[in-house]
Amino acid sequence: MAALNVAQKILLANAAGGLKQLPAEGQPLEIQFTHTLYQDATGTAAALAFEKMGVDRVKTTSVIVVDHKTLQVGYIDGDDHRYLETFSKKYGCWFSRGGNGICHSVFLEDFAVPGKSVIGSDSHTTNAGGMGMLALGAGGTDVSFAMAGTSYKIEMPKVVQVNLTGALHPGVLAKDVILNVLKVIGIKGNKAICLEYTGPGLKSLNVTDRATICNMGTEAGVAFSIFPSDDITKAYLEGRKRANDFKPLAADAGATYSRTVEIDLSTLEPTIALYPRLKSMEPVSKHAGTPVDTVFIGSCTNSNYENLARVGELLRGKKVKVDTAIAPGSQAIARQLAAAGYIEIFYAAGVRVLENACSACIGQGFSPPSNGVMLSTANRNFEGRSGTESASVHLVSPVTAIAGAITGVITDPRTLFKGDLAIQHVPPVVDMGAYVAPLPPAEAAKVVMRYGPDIAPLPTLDPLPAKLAGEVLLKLGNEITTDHIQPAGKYLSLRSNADEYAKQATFVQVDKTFSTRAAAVRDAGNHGFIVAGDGYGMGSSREHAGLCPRILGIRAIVAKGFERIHLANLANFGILGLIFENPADLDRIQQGAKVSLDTSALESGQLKLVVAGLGDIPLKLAQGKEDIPMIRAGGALSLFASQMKAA
Ligand code: MIC
Ligand code: SF4
Repeated sequence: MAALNVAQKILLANAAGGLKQLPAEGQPLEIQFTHTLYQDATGTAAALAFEKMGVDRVKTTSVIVVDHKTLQVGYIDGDDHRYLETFSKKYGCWFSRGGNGICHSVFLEDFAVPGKSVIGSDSHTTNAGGMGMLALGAGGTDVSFAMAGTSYKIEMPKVVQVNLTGALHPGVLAKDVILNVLKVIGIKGNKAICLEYTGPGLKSLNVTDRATICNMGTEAGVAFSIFPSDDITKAYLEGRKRANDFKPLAADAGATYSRTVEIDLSTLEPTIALYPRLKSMEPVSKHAGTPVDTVFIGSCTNSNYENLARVGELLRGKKVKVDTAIAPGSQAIARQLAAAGYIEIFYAAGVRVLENACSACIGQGFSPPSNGVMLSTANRNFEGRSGTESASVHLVSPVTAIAGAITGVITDPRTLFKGDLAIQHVPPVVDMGAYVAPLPPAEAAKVVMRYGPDIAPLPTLDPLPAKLAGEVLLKLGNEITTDHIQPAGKYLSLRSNADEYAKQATFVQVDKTFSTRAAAVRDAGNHGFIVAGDGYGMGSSREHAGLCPRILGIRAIVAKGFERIHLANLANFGILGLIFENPADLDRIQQGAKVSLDTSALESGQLKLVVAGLGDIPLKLAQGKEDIPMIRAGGALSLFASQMKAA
C-alpha cells in the first residue's frame, strides 16, 4: 500500500463501510463519525431536527454544551438550556451546563481521542484536530443525521503540508503561528484542502497550542486541520487522566502532499490581524503606540491554562490601564489558574474575570464603546460581531492583548519581560462530575421533554418549483460572512424561533429593509434571489444563515464562490447555490432585476438565469449532483420525511 500521510490515514480509518482505498481528490467520501458536538446556539434547532428522525438514542459519543447563550437575559435562553438538558438525557448524550466551559475547550479536555472523528454544529469543531482527531464543523442538521448514525459526505481533500521548523521565541504564541499560516494560504478558496502539520517544530507545541492552530484553520475555510498524535499528545492525555485514550498517529515514511508550506517558527513575531475579516496580518511592533480602549482575552481559540498563566505572569504586580476582561475556556482551566494564584493576580490588576463561556467573542456582553479600539484574542473580527458596529476589533495573542491592557496602547509583549516568561505548573483539574452523564436507556426512556413557549417547531419546507421567478432582492460583494447574513450577538436568543429570527435579523446590518421586502415578494407568490461575489457564507456553521433566508422566500443564491459549510446548509434547506460561469456577469445584474430560472435542467448542468432586459446568464450548480434530490424535495428534512412515507 502506498505511504499515507496522517490526514489520509485518519480519513481511511473513519470512512464509512470499511473502505480500503481513498477516492481521488475531489471525489465524494462518506465519513462515519464516532463523536458529535452541539452547542446551545445551534443545538436547539439541531435537536428539533434530530427529534424528527425517529431515533431512540444517539449512535455516537454525543456532547451538548451550553456556552454561547449564557447571559440569559429573560427566559428564552434558560428555556433552550432546559430543553437541551432534557434532550440530552432522553437521547443519551453528555450534557455540559453553562459555566462549565466553551464547547471546543471542554471537548478537547474530556472527549477528544486521537484517531477518532467528530462533527460539530460549530465551525471551530476543527479545534480537536490538535489531538490528532478528524474534526469538522457542519450545520446542525448534518450533525443530527450523524448522531442518528448516518454517514456524512465530504469531498476528498488535497492534503497541504505545513512543515514547522525552529522553535517559537518567548512572547510568540500558537496564535501568532496560525495568523502567519493564514497570511500564507489566505482566507478564501481553500475548501477543497486540509492542512497537516509536520516537522521538527511540532516539539515546541503542546496539545492546546496545536488546538489553537487547528481552531483557526476554519478562518482559512479549509475542511479540517490535523496534527499527528505523539508523545506530547500522550502526556496531555495522561495529565487529563485519559492515558487509555492515547493512540499514536504518524505519517508513513515517504508520505506525499499536494503542496508544502514552510514555516520557521523562530522567525515569527507577535502578530496582529487588523479589523475587519482577518485580511491583514502584520507585526504588532508596526502598530505599537496605537491607543486601545478595551481588551478581551478569551474564546475557544486560545484561553487555555498555559496562555492565561502567561497573561498572569505579565500582570504580576501591575494594574491594567483600560477596561479588560478575561474569560477562561473552561471551569477546569479557571480552577487550575486559581490553584496557581493567577485568578488573584487578575483581580488585583483590575481585570474583570468573566464566565467560562464564549462571551465577548460572539458579542454576548463586553461590547466595546462607539468607535472604540478593542484588542481581542478571539478568532473572528467580522463587522458588527462585537455588538458595536463602529468599533475596530483587532485579533492578537493573549500576551499581546495583556501587553496592550497594561500600557493602554498596542505593544509588542516582548518589550515587557526578560527571559522566557516562565509560568507556574500545577496539575490540570479533571472533574467529570461537572457533566450530566448519559442516562442508561431504561431511565432515559422515562425523561419528559420540556419545550419553552418560544421554541418553535422547524417549518415544513415545500419542494423546489420547476420554474423560479421573482427578483434579485440583494446584490452583494465579496466575502459575505454568516454574521452579515444572520447576525448573532443580541439576536442570539432568537435561534429557537426561526420565523422571528428571520424577521428581525436576516441581513439587518446590510440592508434593514431586506426582510420586509423579501417577505412581500414571497407573499405575492414569487421567489427571492440573491447575487454575490466570492467567498459567500464564510465564517460560522450556523444553519440559520440558510434557514432564515429560506423562510423569507429565497430560493437561489448566485455567487462567484461559496464556503463549504454554508453551501451544505443551503442545500439542507432547499436553496440552490449557483455559480456564475462568467464571474464578470455579476457586474451586469442590478438589485431589483426581474429574473427567472428553469430548475428542471439542474441535472444537465446547463443552467441559465434569465434576466429581464439583459438576456441569459449561464450558471452552474455549486452543490453536488447528489444534493439535487434534497434540494428538489425542499431540504434535508423534507426529503427524509418523504423517504419515511415511501418506506
Ligand atoms: C461563531 O464563532 O461564529 C459561532 C457563534 O460559534 C458559530 C456558531 C453559531 O453561529 O452558533 C460557529 O463558529 O459556527
Ligand atoms: Fe464560542 Fe467564539 Fe469559539 Fe464561536 S469562536 S465557539 S463564539 S468562543
